[in-house]
Amino acid sequence: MSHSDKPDTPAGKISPYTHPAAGWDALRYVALNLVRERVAPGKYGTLLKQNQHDGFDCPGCAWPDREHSSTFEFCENGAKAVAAEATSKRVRADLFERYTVTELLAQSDYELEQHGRLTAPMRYDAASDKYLPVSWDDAFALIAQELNALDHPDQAAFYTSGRASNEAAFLYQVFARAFGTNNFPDCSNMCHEATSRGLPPVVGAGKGTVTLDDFEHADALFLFGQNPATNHPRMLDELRSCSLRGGTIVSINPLRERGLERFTSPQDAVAMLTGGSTPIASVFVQPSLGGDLALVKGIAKRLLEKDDAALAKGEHRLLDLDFIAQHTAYFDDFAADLRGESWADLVQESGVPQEQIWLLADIYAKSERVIATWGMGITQHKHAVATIQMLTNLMLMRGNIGRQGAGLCPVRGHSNVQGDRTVGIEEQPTPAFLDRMEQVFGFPQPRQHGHDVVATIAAMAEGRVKVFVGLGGNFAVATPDTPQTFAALRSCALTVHVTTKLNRSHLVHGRAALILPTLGRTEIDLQQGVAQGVTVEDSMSMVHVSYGRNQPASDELLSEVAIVSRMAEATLGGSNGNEPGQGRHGLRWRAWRDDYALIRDDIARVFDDFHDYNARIAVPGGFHLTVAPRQRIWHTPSGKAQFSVHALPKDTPITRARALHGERLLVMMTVRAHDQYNTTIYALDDRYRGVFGMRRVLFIHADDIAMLGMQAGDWVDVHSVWDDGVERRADGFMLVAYDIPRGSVGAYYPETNALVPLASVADGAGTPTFKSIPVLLVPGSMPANGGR
Ligand SMILES: Nc1nc2c(c(=O)[nH]1)N[C@H]1C(S)=C(S)[C@@H](COP(=O)(O)OP(=O)(O)OC[C@H]3O[C@@H](n4cnc5c(=O)[nH]c(N)nc54)[C@H](O)[C@@H]3O)O[C@H]1N2
Ligand SMILES: Nc1nc2c(c(=O)[nH]1)N[C@H]1C(S)=C(S)[C@@H](COP(=O)(O)OP(=O)(O)OC[C@H]3O[C@@H](n4cnc5c(=O)[nH]c(N)nc54)[C@H](O)[C@@H]3O)O[C@H]1N2
Ligand SMILES: [Mo]
Repeated sequence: MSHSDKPDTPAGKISPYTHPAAGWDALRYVALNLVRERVAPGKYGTLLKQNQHDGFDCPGCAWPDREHSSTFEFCENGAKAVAAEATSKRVRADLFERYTVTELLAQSDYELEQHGRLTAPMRYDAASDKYLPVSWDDAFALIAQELNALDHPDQAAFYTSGRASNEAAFLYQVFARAFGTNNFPDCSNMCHEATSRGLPPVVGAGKGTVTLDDFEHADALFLFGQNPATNHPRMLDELRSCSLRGGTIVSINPLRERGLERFTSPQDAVAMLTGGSTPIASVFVQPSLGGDLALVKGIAKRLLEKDDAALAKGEHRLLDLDFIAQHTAYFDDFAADLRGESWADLVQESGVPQEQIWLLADIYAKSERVIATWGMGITQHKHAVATIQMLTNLMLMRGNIGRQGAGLCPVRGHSNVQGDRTVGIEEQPTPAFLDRMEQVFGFPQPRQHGHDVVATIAAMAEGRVKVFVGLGGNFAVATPDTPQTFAALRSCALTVHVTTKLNRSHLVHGRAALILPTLGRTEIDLQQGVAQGVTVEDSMSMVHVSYGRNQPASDELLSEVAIVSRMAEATLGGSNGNEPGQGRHGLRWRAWRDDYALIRDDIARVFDDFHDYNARIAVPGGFHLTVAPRQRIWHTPSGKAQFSVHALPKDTPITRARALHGERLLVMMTVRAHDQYNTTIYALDDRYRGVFGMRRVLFIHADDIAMLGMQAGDWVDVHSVWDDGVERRADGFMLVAYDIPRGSVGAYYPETNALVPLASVADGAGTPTFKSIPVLLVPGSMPANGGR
């Protein structure tokens, strides 16, 4: 019997999804969403301006558009992101009058999001525990005062979330470097950092090597650890074309993601009307969590064995010997290591039967052109860098980099996360970049490397970082080790958030705190009476311009560029009526703010690849930034693409935890549900996985449920296993029997972030291991809200 104050039944239900991905269900969900967000019907047209040349870049994800200039591509994800910004709901001063910060903290992330757009700058008042209105001038003065009171510039950290435009991000890094620090934690540290760190040593650039056109020519697509139907729905159109052309699509994922099975394109009127759908992936391989390194190594080993056999029989070789000879280094070391690897270990560590590994090798060998894509299922592991380099090895073996229809395709998340890094949001800047900044702006650059996300949290906890500024995002909730992170933020002297919506990071604040509301990308950005465009770079290195269409949510909003430049003026001097160009280092903050084209001119002065920036974004579709390995130019130590050797990890936190707890030790991944955007919870469904109306679920193999002596529908508490004596737990998850490998379990982010130890990061990248947390499940009970 449950307590009288608790419901007897869960808030939602589990019911397998049987329709194709997208299709009418996507339209229905979008309609529901427009109603829930109370978007004024007059703004529905905004959805049509998404990704058009004179419209705005979709804030939904970083997947590129087929014809950025002309087509309207309907996408459920984009429509939801736009609706969230175009909502007619508003947070006004009365919300903050009514509730203390402590009371607001009791609301869920979903409830906080539902308050709508922020409308005016607010300052935390400790006496009343409330946010009170503050003028913009006073807000900037407070930031300047706290920053200038620090003993050293490295006591400040400047976080960036990946929606910031190139213009805002570029000014932000100029400001922080002029102030004197390289402390640039950013969402990328938690996302594709393993890609950005893993690729440069082996191919010479930390970006993907393909464009959308390559998808038209690929014979096989290997999709590693991503869930496109939810997170990059427009990618399904490329997958569909490949499938219709007879290409092979392989999904490598512990979950057989329903959204990769069949797809009805909302772009295809006939299919929509006739109920037609296209099969997408034809091969599903389900490794254990983190098993990809062994799996890819196994495919490479099998390919080598098949090539040996072909050589012996005098048949056509399977390795691209010319490419290997001309363009790569260290193949022999790599091949020797593969030959020495044992099949038993590869099968054991990957969790994939040998026949399936061989099947993948067959598909790979018979496909002339292969693209490998990957997402968070690869990057958020301890061995993410090694896995990405192993995948590169596999691609190099058959010359699948730098030719049409083939290449590496990391699939980025936030719509401008790649651009932010390109324009200097980088805590480990190269000396060459800093030299150039120094040349262009004439002031000495800080040379000491800065803190990434995890290091920032540790530094705040130890009192080494005292001022935190967030350009977007939800740092408190997106990061690992939630209670520790909360404590770290609370120990700050000042926390500042430039933001569109209220979120928990504003409520977990420093001694002083500011909420600075900003324009979203869908909104008209007028400076000196002229509408300003901003630019973004998508996941395939296309740079294009974006113009907002909607009236701003409030007259008091400032653009991100305006906020950054005024923060800089206040801190470095030169504000309050002084001429532009005054203040420390003579930077032209006011001129930049008045005309974003001048910012782009300066971006072009720092980065050669942006030459003629303003002219090139005037062309519909924008321009492509060169990615050297695409041209088979390799900026590596050897001047060639480099094969790398990676042993299978035998001694890890997980193997150690398993030695201690046996089969009860499970490995947990934390993933996105369909109706969330990172920490923003739009609604409570995850329809392709068959979860409706609730989020506190735990996907687990039926045999593991039995092994635990429990039943599907039982409630559990989750404890993580780590060796520092700190208790980490997340309580109240309902067991859902699921098609997932034994020993692996899944639950949603961010409910589970408290389980991720701060010290558990990817080797060589520092990414929190959000997809491999060693956990134990113990009997628990349904939370009071029924598991919403
Ligand atoms: N609607 C929506 N769109 C989004 C986002 C969102 O939250 N909502 N977020 C945006 C952002 S910032 C990002 S980074 C992207 C994220 O997009 P994805 O990379 O798709 O991110 P996740 O939802 O975390 O899902 C990761 C996938 O990897 C699988 N996986 C987990 N562990 C492993 C493993 O060890 N091996 C393999 N092979 N697979 C594994 C999971 O089952 C899951 O299918 O999406 C972007 N787009
Ligand atoms: N357990 C677990 N944790 C994870 C992940 C995971 O897979 N598992 N994924 C990680 C990944 S890939 C990422 S990218 C991070 C995401 O980390 P963040 O980027 O920090 O988080 P978001 O939830 O995307 O940020 C949402 C907030 O951004 C603000 N915002 C929205 N639009 C704008 C805008 O136009 N301008 C400004 N200034 N603010 C805006 C709103 O206030 C909104 O509440 O989370 C990481 N955390
Ligand atoms: Mo991300």
